[in-house]
Amino acid sequence: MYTQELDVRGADAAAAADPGMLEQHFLARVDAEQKIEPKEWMPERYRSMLIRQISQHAHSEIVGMLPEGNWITRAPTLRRKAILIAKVQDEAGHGAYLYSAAETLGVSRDELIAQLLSGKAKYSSIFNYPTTTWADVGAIGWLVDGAAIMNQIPLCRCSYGPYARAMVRICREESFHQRQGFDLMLHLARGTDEQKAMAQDALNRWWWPALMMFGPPDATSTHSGESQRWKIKRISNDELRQKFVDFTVPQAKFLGITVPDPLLRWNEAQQRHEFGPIDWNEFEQVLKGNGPCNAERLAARRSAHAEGAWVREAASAHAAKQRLRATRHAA
Ligand code: FAQ
Repeated sequence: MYTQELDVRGADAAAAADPGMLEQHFLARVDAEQKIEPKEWMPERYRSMLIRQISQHAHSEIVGMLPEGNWITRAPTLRRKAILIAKVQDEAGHGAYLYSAAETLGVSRDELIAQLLSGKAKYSSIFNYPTTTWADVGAIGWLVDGAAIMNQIPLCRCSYGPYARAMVRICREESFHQRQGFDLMLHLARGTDEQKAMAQDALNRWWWPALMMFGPPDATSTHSGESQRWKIKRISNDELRQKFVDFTVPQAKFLGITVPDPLLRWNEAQQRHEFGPIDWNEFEQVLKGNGPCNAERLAARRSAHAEGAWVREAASAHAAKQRLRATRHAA
């Protein structure tokens, strides 16, 4: 793997003279907020942590196209259809940047996709829920993209250069997605009684799964310790979840719909919302593959992969032809 080559330029040279100092030097660079780049030395645990997280993130973007994609043919107006097509296409782009970022760590895209299709790899729990009404498209943009941005803005400062840079562009696009979702919800909330009921029903179904997107509570999060030490994760799961609640509750009030949590209340002293317990059993079931749409999502990805085989073959044949031409031209 080319990433295992040791870059011994500059300060790295001194550390390379004493292999025991490599990790210390790496940590000092992380502490100094320097970006770690693909060819530079990194602990193997750091590399595997990044491959795990970036690939899960890439899979989430790709599987995440399915719930909203379900509504492209049934969007109520041409304008909404054009917006939705563009949004779903953006998610494909995000998946592509993220697979590329993972590849810089020495793993192939084929390997990662095989892990997704075999059911071995995780992707975000949220995409295992169904989109049963048009309002779900609004709720996904508002809540799911909203939660994704909340989680991903700190990742723009993550210590691994290619991931941090991919996140900058992704967050810009996702903030547009969030606004379109809120705009859709606003139109429904200001529409007929039936439309307002659809908006409320979508909030009822997406609220708790959106809170689960931030991952398990800090006390049971397996990777947070190392991830925070290495400045991959900059803000903890619980802190981000809290920020999301504090940010989103006023938006629900503005829409005139009710967050489905009887225990939700503003704590004036702590300047934050208190909220009810999350059903972590439901989260675990979804992660185990027993969510409402896990089987459907994987079946859709497997079938898309099989149907796209001819495109991959054609692209490889074209690339081989180009390479041959370039070699002949150079000779
Ligand atoms: N779903 O120790 P932690 C989007 C797993 S993109 C499934 O806390 P970590 C855009 C976790 O992987 C949404 N699994 O883990 C869009 C680990 O399992 P493992 C995706 C989850 O990594 C919008 C175990 O639990 N975003 O929405 C989940 O430190 C609309 C222990 O957890 C990202 O991936 C979950 N929700 O923190 C697209 C952001 N949570 O690997 C289309 C990048 C946890 O040991 C339409 N990722 N797990 O088997 C991250 O920031 C982190 O990976 C966390 C989890 C915060 C998600």
